[in-house]
Amino acid sequence: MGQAFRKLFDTFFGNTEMRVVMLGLDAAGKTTILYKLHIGEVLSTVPTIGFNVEKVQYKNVVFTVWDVGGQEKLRPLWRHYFNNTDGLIYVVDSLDRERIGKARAEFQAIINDPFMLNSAILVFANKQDLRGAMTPMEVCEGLGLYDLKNRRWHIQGTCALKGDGLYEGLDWLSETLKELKAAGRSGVLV
Ligand SMILES: Nc1nc2c(ncn2[C@@H]2O[C@H](COP(=O)(O)OP(=O)(O)OP(=O)(O)O)[C@@H](O)[C@H]2O)c(=O)[nH]1
Ligand SMILES: [Mg+2]
Repeated sequence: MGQAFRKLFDTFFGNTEMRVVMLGLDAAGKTTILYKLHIGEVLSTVPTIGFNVEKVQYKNVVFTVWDVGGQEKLRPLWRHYFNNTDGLIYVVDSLDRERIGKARAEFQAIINDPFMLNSAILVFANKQDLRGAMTPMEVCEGLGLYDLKNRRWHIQGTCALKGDGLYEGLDWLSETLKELKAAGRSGVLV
């Protein structure tokens, strides 16, 4: 099969592969989310030093998800994961009002990196089970999502412990990435 035809065939009938990088401040819930998606269970986690990577199959999309440690001293390493990324999942601890400004600064730095300008952006407003958590709308405002021009983005309230919202988020991501790939376009809206 010619390469172009194969791409077309895969897009419409077969498995589509997507490379996704999952970032966010320490303790946002990234590793919990990765393993809830990968094995369907909540594992007890320790802060990630380095990264975890797993393949997550959902419908006919195989997501290769890179979960990178979010501690401050590790954040300068994030950019090494940006190349060839189809999608960003940015995870926010919705109870952590104190650090929403920090979460915003890191988020804005990621999405404005030249390697990330083409990636679709899915934000998980995580820990919605906790009383006093910011609503997805508050997280949206906190990160400055409303001000984003010409980008594909979506926000989803989640509870990683129960798995609530995770697949709804992946639904949006897979539909968006498939659409963009089929059209040969990037995550930038024109
Ligand atoms: N209540 C509640 N706790 C959660 C949720 N998601 C994760 N947690 C808890 O938050 C803590 C941190 O979760 P991790 O998944 O290790 O966080 P992380 O983003 O991978 O952190 P780093 O590896 O340091 O970047 C753990 O105690 C989790 O059990 C959630 O939806 N609700
Ligand atoms: Mg982790």
